[in-house]
This record gives sequence, C-alpha cells and structure tokens, in this order.
Amino acid sequence: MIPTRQFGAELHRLGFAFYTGVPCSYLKDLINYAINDCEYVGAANEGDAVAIAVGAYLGGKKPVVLMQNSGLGNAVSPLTSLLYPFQVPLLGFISLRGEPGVPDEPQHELMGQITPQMLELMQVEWKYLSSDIIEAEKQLLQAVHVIEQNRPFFFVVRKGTFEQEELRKQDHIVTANQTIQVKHKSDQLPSRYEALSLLHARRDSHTVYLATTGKTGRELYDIADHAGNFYMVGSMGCISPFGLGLALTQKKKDIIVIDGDGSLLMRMGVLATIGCYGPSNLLHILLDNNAHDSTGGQKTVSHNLDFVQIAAASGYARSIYVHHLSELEDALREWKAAKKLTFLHMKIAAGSKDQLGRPHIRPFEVKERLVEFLSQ
Ligand SMILES: Cc1ncc(C[n+]2csc(CCOP(=O)(O)OP(=O)(O)O)c2C)c(N)n1
Repeated sequence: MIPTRQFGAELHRLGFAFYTGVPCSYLKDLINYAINDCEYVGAANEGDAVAIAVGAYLGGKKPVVLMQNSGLGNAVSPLTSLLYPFQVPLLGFISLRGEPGVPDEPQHELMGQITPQMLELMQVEWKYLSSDIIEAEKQLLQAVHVIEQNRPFFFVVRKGTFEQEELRKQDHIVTANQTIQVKHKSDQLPSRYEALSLLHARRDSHTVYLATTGKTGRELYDIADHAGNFYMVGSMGCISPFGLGLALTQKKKDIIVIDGDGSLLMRMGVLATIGCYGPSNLLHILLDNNAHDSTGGQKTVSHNLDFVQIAAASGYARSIYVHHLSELEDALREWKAAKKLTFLHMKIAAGSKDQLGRPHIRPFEVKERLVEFLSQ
C-alpha cells in the first residue's frame, strides 16, 4: 500500500496542492490528506469539480481532481468540451469500483469494465496507480511530463491502494446572506446585447468577464473582443464552477460570471458550493430570458423559481434582483466599492442580435491570452 502522507508530500513537492472533487471510499485517504493538509474544494458533482479545477489552473495552480468512476459520467461534458478544446492539463485520480474479477455492487459492474476505455475515448492518458510507493512516485513523474505537454493525465486507483489517513476535525465553513433585494416592480427587459454592452462599457483593467455557453459569449465577443474575456464553448453550466476556481485562485482580480438561466439550471448545485466557499471577488450575474435562446428559444422553467432567494439561502452575501439597466450599473458599482460575493438576477428579453458571428479566436488561444492577462 502507498503511505498516503508520503505520496501527498511528493505531490505537494511537485506543486500539486489544490484539490477538488467528490469523495469515493477507495480514494478517501488521499482526500483526507488533501482536506487535512492542502486546499480542497468539495464539489457538488464531478463535472463541477473538473470546471473548478480548470478555473484554478487558469488562476495559476496545478489542480488535482478526485472522483469515483461512477462520477465519470457526470464529468464527460467538461472533460470533452472544456479540457479538450481549451487544452487544459489536469491531474486526476479516479477510483476503479467494479474492477472485473473483484466482487462489488451491481451498480459498479459496467462502469468498472469501461472506465479505461472511457478515458481513452476522451483522449485522457491514464495508468493504474501502483500500490508500491517507489513505483508510484516514478509514475507521478511520468504524469507530470504529460501535464507539462499540456495534456491531462488520470490515475486509475484500485481498492486498497492507499494507507489509512484519518480525517482531522473539519470545521464547517459558514457563510450567511447579508443583503437580499427581491423583485418589487416591473422589469425593463433589455436585450442581452444591451446588458452585455453596459457591462463592457464599465470594464476596468483588473476585471475578467466569463461568458456562458452559446450566444452570451458570441454577443460579448461581437461587442468587443478583449484579453480579459473568456467565452465558454460547450460544457454548458460550467461557467460558474469555472469562475469559482478562478476567483479562489486570483484574489486580486475581479471575476464576473455572466450566466444564463438554462446554464444555471443545468448545474444548480454549484450555487451551494459558491455560496459556501464565498469568494468576495466573484460577481455572479444571471441574465434570465426564460429560454434556451441559443438553441431556438425553447422555454426553461426559470419563471417558476426565485433565484434571488435560492442564492441568498445558499450563502451569497448579497443577492439582488435587478429590474433595470440603471440598477445593474448601480449594483456593479456597489460590488466594486465593497467586494462581497454577490448574485444579481436580471430578466432580459429573449432573442439575440441578427447575423451574430462566432469568435474567430480559438478556445486555447482565449485561455492563453487570459492567463497572460491575469499575470499582469
Ligand atoms: C451539456 C450541453 N447540453 C446542451 C448544449 C446545447 N446548448 C448550447 S447553449 C444552450 C442554451 C443555453 O441556455 P441559457 O444558458 O439560458 O442561455 P441562452 O441561450 O438563453 O442565452 C444549449 C441547450 C450544450 N452546449 N451542452
């Protein structure tokens, strides 16, 4: 078995000290080490963990993602449409429940058979982690070599690989809403283009704008391309966990997530994660057109929800309903003046600019440009 602390210390020596994931009993000792001795963000699901890790990577960390193989399904979208196009090299540890020939529960049987092929199909290089520490440390150096070439690497971890590591007492992180302002008058319903134009016009030199999948990113690009912009392609719903990872690791920058109702609904568990970890340099703006506008305007269920209440109950320090563009401007100014984790919900009109193009810049160029912007 691998002495977990020794292996963790080697990871630390190699620069891997930011962990995120969802627990698995096969990985619990490594997770316990990460919680005890490193920075660990507990994600609501494995896809969120991948997106948080990608944000942390852009923020300058060498992140590690931990997951059970049954959670690999939850992570397929960001592994294929975030990691791959943006060329982000993450280090992962994925447990092998349901290993062929090893008795396990029926729900793990099929995923146990296909975990290695799943990784191969997604072009994620992988190896079974040796349970011999000398060999495992050599494997780690090979993984680092792959990561240095901008490619992800995952270790597949069998039962009984790690020695026991006790979980030290974990303190509760408690955050609480301080300001809530709910809807109390009629909405102006500006277009998304008008809302984005206002945000762009109020840009300053240390603010990063992260635009959700679909027409939000395309319109922001159309208004003005900028080194401080990130346009999510694919991986719908991942913009806010990505923003969390970035905000936690780039505390001197202001991070503005521009979300859509369809996207937020897809990964709503992230509100609880963001609310709890609570970075004050994160402003989460929901432009809610009650539709999947980018794919033809099909209705979402957002009309039936109170996002301001949900964000407040999740621990966002400020949660505010914005009726007019002038209120959006005021809220932006207030957040800049006194940073606190803030959620803004604004209803907008459906529809987008006619003849809307797509970013000409490729995703990995957007990433490299943003990393450069963040270093200034
Ligand atoms: C995982 C995943 N499912 C579906 C899609 C297709 N898709 C792209 S954008 C989009 C709609 C997004 O809706 P919303 O976040 O409300 O933004 P809007 O289009 O309204 O601006 C959909 C369904 C996708 N890219 N990824």
